Amino acid sequence: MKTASVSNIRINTIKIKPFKDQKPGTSGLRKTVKQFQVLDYLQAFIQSIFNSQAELEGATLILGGDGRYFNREAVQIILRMATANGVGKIILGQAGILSTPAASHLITKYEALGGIILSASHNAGGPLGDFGVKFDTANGGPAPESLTDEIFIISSNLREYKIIDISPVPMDKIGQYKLGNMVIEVIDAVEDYSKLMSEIFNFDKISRLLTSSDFSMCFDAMHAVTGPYATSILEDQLGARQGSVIRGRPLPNFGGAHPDPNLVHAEQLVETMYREEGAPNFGAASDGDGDRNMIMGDYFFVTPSDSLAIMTANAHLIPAYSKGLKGVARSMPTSEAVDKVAEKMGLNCFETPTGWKFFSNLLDADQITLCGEESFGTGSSHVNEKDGLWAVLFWLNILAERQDSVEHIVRQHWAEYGRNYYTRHDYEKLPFKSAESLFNNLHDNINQLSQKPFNQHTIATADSFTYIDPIDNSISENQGVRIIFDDSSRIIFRLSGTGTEGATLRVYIEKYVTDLAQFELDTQDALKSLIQTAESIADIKGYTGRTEPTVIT
Ligand code: G16
Repeated sequence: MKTASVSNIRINTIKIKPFKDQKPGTSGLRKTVKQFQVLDYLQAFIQSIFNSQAELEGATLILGGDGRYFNREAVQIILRMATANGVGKIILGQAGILSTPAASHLITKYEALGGIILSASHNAGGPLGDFGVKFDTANGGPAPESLTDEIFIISSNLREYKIIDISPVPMDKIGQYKLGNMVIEVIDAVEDYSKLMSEIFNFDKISRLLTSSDFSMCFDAMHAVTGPYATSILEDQLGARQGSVIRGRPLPNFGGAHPDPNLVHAEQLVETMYREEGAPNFGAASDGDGDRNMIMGDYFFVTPSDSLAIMTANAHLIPAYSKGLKGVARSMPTSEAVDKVAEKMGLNCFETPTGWKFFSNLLDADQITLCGEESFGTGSSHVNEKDGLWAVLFWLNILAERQDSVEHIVRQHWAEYGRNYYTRHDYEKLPFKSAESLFNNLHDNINQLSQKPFNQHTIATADSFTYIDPIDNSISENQGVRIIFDDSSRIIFRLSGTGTEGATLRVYIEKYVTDLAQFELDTQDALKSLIQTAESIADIKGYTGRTEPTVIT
């Protein structure tokens, strides 16, 4: 260990052996808490981020996380390393808490070099759960692949990191502190974000809806980061009844549950919304770091793909988007529901690989205003990350304007644009070898699949999705195997880039219908023969031994 000093604070240079496994996935580096607690592991990744930034000296960074187990310890380490590495200022969410969209907003608002967000999103927390680190760049968006690749190369060769040995560093009380030459500004995590929301939406109209006697809502914060944001905005500012926000207190282990807003994990919300009598008119949930959303009506679930399409079709009702949209985008596995709306509205609709980072260039170049993914993420040009609470407010604003129910709005949408039945089947914790063999087989057979009949379906095209970014022409290959049938139904296979245990195979299945008589089917029934086709094309049972998925959404 070498030492130096700055303003009488000693800087230690700690020698380490390089870690070879710090490759960021779909959204930052996600590992188990236990892995992050390995001596020098977190420090090595943070130093790699710092080393990738030529302009770090004297720069401002935003820092915060979703409050999960190890969040506070990680904040302490990062503050001590930032000082040692010459960072000029850190703007820190009080108690180390910031939602992902709020952090993204702060980066651009305060013209920071970037931000470090501590979260493993919807993955479980606690000592036996997951932890994660994401780096957002100056545009408030996730680091692009070129940068995450560079960070990975740096980390694979990193032999030392710098840190000061003062602790604890202030993080709980709002105010400015000096640590060596670095300023730490601890700010209210909610204030700036809530001001931004009030500039986008019609708060007066939403407030009238939320305070009317015949309207009630339930927002499930899943004991994760959106609790304080939702309580402040929905209850305190907009007047939703007290108790409308459930599981609102962020807990380090999310109360022992998965902070994943879907029909499986938002159990309490789903029970409330599917009550035979007296269910609220509107239900919603957000995830660990506040960037995902699930939307429900009384006895009704809105698929994320439909939600994006409906938001697009109704964007003119929202003050910030009333002058029109530049264009829209969806990730490739997301259903084509939004394409139908874009076509009718004369908008460009871009198809990107999975991962929010792929929307960034389009947003920066003003090519799109709204974008979204099947994985419960929707966002707009207001920040460069997906935004859970923003989507909830968007829906509330639509409801306030249309004075209609969620279910009726969705049904009217289907009647006008047709219905895209959609499901995702996940096979989790597969041995890497089985998943690899399954994909090798799919790739080997791809060329022979075209024009082949399966059950009642004929394959029109089959390929491995390659994305050429229309803005910088960067190429991303192998973004999923895509099988498109002659009736435009689709089956997509890809491996998740966010899991921490084994491989997760995701199978996305979609069918488009326009016949009103076919709108009332159960989704799994409507897609039954395509599901069987998917299982047989990939020989899922043969390669994995699994006869059914672990999770269906
Ligand atoms: C992240 C990404 C999303 C992606 C999702 C699922 O979301 O930001 O773009 O759709 O993971 O990715 P995968 O299918 O590779 O697991 P989050 O909310 O987990 O940060």
